[in-house]
Amino acid sequence: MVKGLIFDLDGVIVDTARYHYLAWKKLAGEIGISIDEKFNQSLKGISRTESLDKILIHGDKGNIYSSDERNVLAMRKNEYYLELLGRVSPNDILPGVLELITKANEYNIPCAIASASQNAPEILKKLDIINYFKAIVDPTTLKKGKPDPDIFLKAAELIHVYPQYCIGFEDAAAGIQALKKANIYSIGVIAEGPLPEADQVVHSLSEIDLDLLFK
Ligand code: B16
Ligand code: MG
Repeated sequence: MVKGLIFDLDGVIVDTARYHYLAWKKLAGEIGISIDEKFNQSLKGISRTESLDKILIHGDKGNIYSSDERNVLAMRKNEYYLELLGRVSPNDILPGVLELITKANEYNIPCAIASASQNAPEILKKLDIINYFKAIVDPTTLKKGKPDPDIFLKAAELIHVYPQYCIGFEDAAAGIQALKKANIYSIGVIAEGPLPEADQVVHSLSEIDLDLLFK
């Protein structure tokens, strides 16, 4: 029986991957690195600093920048990203999300956000759905990001539900692995590549049978 729902953000609730891509592309271009949409797929679900590291390695510049310089680059990318986020509105909520969180709230099933994004609270405010969530994990408080299970275990702890009674929704392979390690039933939301490790897969949350889920 389900007692708690834990959601990834980007790719599950809203598709901000395009904005991450445009912001990284601009930053990378400024330091002489070219990235394409295919490469951007490998940045899904991983943190800002890990994404920057991958981009630098991809451009053969893995050893050029000090840690302070990397921080400046990551902050600059975030400024570009925040500019693009100005366009986000409730119209961008992905299909099925509002129905699912509304029903969960009706049934007093707590919902949490387990996203690698430090911008999650800001994005949820822009989507006008922040009040549906009892907890938002702050990814900066964790030692390790996905595929380690910490972020999902923390989310379960914050909503006071044992992991085995939670369901997690994720679009990235690293997130599905994290859910498995956390002993949380995983529903993979497929946009591009398959998610063979997920317990169940859907193409959008609108495919979820709410009566079955909350019975
Ligand atoms: P920020 P998720 C992730 O969101 C994105 O998929 C990933 O591309 C991004 O690098 C990460 O958030 C960090 O985002 O720069 O806003 O802190 O899928 O974990 O919701
Ligand atoms: Mg995601």
